[in-house]
Amino acid sequence: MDIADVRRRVEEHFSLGGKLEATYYGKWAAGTRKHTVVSPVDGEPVADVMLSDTTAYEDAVKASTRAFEEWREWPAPKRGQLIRKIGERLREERDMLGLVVTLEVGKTITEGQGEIQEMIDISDFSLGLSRQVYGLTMASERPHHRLYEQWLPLGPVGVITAFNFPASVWSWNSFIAATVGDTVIWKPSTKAVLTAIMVMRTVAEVVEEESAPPIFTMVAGPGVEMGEMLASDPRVPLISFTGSVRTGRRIAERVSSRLGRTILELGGNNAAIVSDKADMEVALKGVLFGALATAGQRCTSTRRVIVSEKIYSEFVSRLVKAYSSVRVGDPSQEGVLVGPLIDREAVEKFTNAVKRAEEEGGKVLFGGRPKTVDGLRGYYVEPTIIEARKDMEICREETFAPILYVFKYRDLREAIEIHNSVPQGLSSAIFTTDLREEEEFLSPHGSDCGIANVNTSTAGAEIGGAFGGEKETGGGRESGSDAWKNYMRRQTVTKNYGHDLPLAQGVRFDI
Ligand code: UN1
Repeated sequence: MDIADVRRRVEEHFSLGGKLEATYYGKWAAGTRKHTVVSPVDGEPVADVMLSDTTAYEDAVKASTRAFEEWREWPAPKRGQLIRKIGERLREERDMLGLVVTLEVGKTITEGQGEIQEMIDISDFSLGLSRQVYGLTMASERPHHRLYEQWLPLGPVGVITAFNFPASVWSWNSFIAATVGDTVIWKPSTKAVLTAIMVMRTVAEVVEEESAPPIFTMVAGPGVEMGEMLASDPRVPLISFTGSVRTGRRIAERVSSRLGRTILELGGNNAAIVSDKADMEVALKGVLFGALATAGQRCTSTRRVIVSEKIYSEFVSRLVKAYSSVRVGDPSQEGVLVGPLIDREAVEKFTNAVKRAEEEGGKVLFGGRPKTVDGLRGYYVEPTIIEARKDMEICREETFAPILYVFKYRDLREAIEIHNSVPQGLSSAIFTTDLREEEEFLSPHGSDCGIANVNTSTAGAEIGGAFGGEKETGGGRESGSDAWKNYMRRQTVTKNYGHDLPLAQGVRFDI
């Protein structure tokens, strides 16, 4: 297969020649602003999309609010059944939707399909969850009293997603939110709007077939407009935002000024520690996947590797050798592991970061330049390894590109210090077969991240755990475990079934 085959198959299957609207609110609404989707694989146009305008936004929020009033009355297990049916439809469409991801954002075929698989996984999780929305019962201090909590739906939720996981991040927010009784307004990245439309079409078809209200709506506007509108809108009690720290901060300020809630999944600057007690094969594979998958454009990508001085030269020379055999190019071709960056601006950011690293004293050990791939006008760069020093400012930033900074450490204390010295706190890993080292990494003075892995990559989390991170990553948790609680309101209930009115804390109020 190559990108021309992918293009042909996607065009046929999804009729890209037709009118593509980026607004859905129970029906596809006419947008007013034309946007041409360009594939980063070959720089060629894919389709024209009509983006939403402010009228469409208003209609979407109204439709979502009305849908919420009906949807919250559905029993949760019945809501779970609807999500299960969506999961079944996604199973049928998995391969084709995966190809849209490949064409629009340049993921390899297996990564594109993996993304839709992640949606299927979270739909399975949601079905189970729909019968497990548990609340606690507490012992009351008063006689003839019952004290417990219940969890209730919150309202329409705004979900703002990034280009790099254009389908799965929406689903792990939205399927959970819908299962617990919320409706969802989706604001996808304009850089991945085609995937959003195709996902939305697939999902909305099932919602309509099952005669459910429009629980999922979508608005995709140019630039940041729709995101800011959602953030400022008091009708939307919760905003889940995935993206940069800078935009996340602005969204958070807007939402908190109206005392709304946020779930923030912002930047990562993830590191892997490679101990001299590591299984080196496993460590190499883990670092390669973490640094190079999705061309280094995951929030969870490995951006720093911190290597014991005892194995430093062996590990680094093996890493460089592995990099030299990695194929970069058309991501739909067999054997290619690294596709393009999302756009020209991303290539510029890559080039600037390499330049700054060199100015600050870093040494490029491999790559470092934009790359031309025969016959393709896409946005390719050379996967890059830079030997870094602890005090380099650029290593504190998240550059969405395959740049890996390498550090040397003397003892584990120093490794953890380097590890935790950045403002972000999403994912982390240690490669070691030593029990003490691994436990130290997981101890209170160990990794300061929301995700901490042992002998596996910083990237590629499963949906079953809570996903998110600390510090500038924003503190939000999504996906599995009990992240569902973030999409609900908790109500503490006290019931008196006695014939008197005893007061808490022994307070007396005798009339
Ligand atoms: C992201 O980059 O925003 O853990 C999400 C991973 C993927 C999700 C990444 N399952 O790498």
